[in-house]
Amino acid sequence: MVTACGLPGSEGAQRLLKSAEKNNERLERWLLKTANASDRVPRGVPIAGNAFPSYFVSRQMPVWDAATMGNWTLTVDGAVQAPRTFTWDEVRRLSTRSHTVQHYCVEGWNAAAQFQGIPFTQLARLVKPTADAGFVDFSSFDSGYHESWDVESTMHPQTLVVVAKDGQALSPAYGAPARVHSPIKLGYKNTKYLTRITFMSAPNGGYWSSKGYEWFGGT
Ligand SMILES: Nc1nc2c(c(=O)[nH]1)N[C@H]1C(S)=C(S)[C@@H](COP(=O)(O)O)O[C@H]1N2
Ligand SMILES: [Mo]
Repeated sequence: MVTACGLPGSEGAQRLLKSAEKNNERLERWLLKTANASDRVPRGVPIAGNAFPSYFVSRQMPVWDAATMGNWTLTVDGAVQAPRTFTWDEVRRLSTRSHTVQHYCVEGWNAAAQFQGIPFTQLARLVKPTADAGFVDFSSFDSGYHESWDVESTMHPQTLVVVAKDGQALSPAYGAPARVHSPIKLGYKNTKYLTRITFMSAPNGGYWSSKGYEWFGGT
């Protein structure tokens, strides 16, 4: 998938997209409020399994190498009362949910998968976001890839810090050891190779949304 998420359009088109973006965002925030948490995959849509495309911005597949990088950890910090850094064992001890949902890439593909992970709401309860924490940044060890979200979308019941896909530990192709995933966000918002989750009082863009893709990126 070399071309996945390649930039569409000219500069003029980009300007036009920007002005449409504000209106879209209002609509998407409203759709989010009315969204049904269950029944995300239409009947008969098969689980994609290994046919689920894999995409990352680094030239080589990012793989966490404990020998050179130390033990992987997940830090949850920023506008919170109780910042935490979780080891892999601590992450695995948190309770998980499983959802079969669709993933939507702006390149035009979508695929269904069963994702297992920690509901984001559970992580939030542990770190206690402050009242001004309206946004959340998800960053990775994949060449600095990150995307920031509105906090409402992070609190959707199907927004997970995913540790397994189709019942097996997440493989490097799909973002090991952990990634964020929600069926209510477009593919590029779902940061793989996750290392840090930062609550913020203002959005700070993202890898693709700073290149002209819509920041909200809802489905
Ligand atoms: N760290 C990181 N996360 C990322 C990306 C990336 O390149 N690096 N690509 C995004 C895009 S554009 C898509 S469509 C999905 C792809 O997820 P998949 O490889 O599991 O299909 O991951 C998103 N998260
Ligand atoms: Mo994508």
